[in-house]
Amino acid sequence: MTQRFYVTTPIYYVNSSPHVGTAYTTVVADALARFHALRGERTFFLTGTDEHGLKLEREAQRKAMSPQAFVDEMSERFRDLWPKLLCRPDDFIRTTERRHEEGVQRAWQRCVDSGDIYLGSYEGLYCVACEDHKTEKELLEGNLCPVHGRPVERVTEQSYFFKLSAYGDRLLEFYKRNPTFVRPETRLNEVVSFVEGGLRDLSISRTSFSWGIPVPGDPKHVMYVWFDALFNYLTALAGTEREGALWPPDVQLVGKDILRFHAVYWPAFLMSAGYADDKLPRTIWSHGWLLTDGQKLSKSREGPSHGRGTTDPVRVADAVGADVLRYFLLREVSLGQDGEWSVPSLVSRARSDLAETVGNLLNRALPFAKHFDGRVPHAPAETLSDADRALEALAATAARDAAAAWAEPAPHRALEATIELARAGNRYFDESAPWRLAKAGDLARLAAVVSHVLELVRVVSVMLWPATPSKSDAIRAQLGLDPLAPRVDADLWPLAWGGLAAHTALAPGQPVFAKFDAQQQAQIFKELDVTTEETKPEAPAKAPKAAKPAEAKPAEAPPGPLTYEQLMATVDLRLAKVLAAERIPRKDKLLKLSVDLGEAAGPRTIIAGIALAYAPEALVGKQVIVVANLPPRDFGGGLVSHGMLLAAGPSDGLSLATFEKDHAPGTRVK
Ligand code: ME8
Repeated sequence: MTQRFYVTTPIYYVNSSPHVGTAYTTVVADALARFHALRGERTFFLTGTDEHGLKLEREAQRKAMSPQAFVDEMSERFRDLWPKLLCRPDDFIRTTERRHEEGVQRAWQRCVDSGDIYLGSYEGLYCVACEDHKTEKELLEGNLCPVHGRPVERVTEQSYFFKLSAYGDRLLEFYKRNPTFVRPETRLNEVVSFVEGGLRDLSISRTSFSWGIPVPGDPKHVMYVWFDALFNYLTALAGTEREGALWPPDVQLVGKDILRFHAVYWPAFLMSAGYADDKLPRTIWSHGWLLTDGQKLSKSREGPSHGRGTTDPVRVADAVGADVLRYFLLREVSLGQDGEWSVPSLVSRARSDLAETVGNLLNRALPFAKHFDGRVPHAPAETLSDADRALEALAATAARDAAAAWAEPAPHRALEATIELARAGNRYFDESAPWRLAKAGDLARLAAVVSHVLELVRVVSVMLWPATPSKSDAIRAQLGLDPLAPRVDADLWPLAWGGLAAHTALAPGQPVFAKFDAQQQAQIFKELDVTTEETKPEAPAKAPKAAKPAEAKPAEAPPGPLTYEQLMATVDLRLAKVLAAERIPRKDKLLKLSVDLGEAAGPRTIIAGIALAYAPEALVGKQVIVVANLPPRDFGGGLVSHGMLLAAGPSDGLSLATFEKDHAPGTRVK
């Protein structure tokens, strides 16, 4: 039976233009859809815009426009952006479309029929930017919203309520039976504790403004924007063949800021509307944030990116190419973790992985085709060496690993495995020294080496395609291959060696990837507003030249001193304050710390092996230095560390690194 894969992004508020943070989720969704399409699955990728609510009504007023004219104009910006980033949604839903409004009204009626909607009166605090109610205890000092840092408003109004309180047990039961409903796992734990803490009924209509979907039978109420918005994932399919074929979604990508809506309200609404557990979404995937200087990059916090370059995805794509931007977002940020937005890091990544590893391998191999009439050489089995066979085996393993990582989904790991394979290809090239074979006239071995490198590049081009579709196709064009065109039920993933047939006419052309050398880097930094001192252009490691194989050298960056820019792009050290510390039963050496890095998401948990040197109470209030961009480390028994403290000395006489003066948590060490 044909496998199917339905993936969604949140529908974006259209109060301002998209930025690289918004682009992030859509790029991930597109890449996942492309991967599943390559495997022969029927894929469906949905995105769109969320156009109702007070925030948009006010923004339209501010612009002296009607809400409809305003959202029409803004929604267009989102719709137009995606092709520029090589994203190909199968549908783009707007909440102001008739199909959506009718679908949501039907869903509302079904919840009414289940007895879950009643009329009451609401009094409380509301953040207009979140379009969400807040409790006193969630707020920051000065009654500020913890997500947007803006004052909340006190509101009292008659409202319809959804009986969320009746769904606590059923939700907990559902999470227990479907432990991958929320991922990563740590996020599921947060959701479970939230629900275990008790659910209050949810106010789901408003009378204080009119820019929304009217409540059936009581049109002075408009629906709460989240009730309206969440159903988009269903209304986009409703009444078409797609509903039966594609429902429920396989992966719903959401930023961690909106996990609760998707992991608690959404399944509860669906349950109430009559959906059985096996018709609820399979996985809500909560990803981290792109940060600028430790802060969430967002529309309401727009501003300078601290010299690390513009956050406008169109400008970035124009300057470096959409493939490169996509590659950076997918490779640099581990899905589920936060990542820093930085044009200098993007340039270093593109240079080392794409130009100096993948592009270089192709450029080094192609010139040898002249010995074979410009075609892929034929290498009979008896001419193959152990090294050739080892390369084939390595490619098979890498293709399997990368496929598993994409399916996980863990794009960063899939791409790491892909680039690692291309690196192995460069090593194989160096060790096989084709230039010597050519000089010695050993055409049989030369054919084996060149055909192997070219086939390896083909394999890599497919493995990269979910991330860099147009560059993959450009590589394939030089290999004499057609662009990849996924078809349902045809698995194109390169699990088998030998897809590049002998005698295929090669078509060498311009290098597929820019070199991102010092001059290009300076130009990109200028175009993209990179201004920090730390980003002064550096001379990149000299790559081997394709045109002169005799001079070819290993393709990896030579060991040697790190530049300042490489250091800053690699290691993210932050000042942090210890908020709480405790011993861990049966772990004598470890302490569990709660540490403030100034992040909007709240403090991090860090497990540190410092219990022999520090009493927990001595640490509270202390300023420490944290390596902030390590992947989470699992110590077992539910202990996961989200960072590492810098320290020196023997374990019982250890001292923690700190600074003489106190600075704000999150300050970068430079
Ligand atoms: O919340 N890093 O819309 P929204 C990573 N309309 N992802 C980011 C990001 C960042 N800095 N900033 C935004 C809404 N995003 C609602 C959703 S769904 C039924 C309704 C991404 O415009 C991330 O996916 O505020 C986040 O969840 C989404 O944009 C929020 O977009």
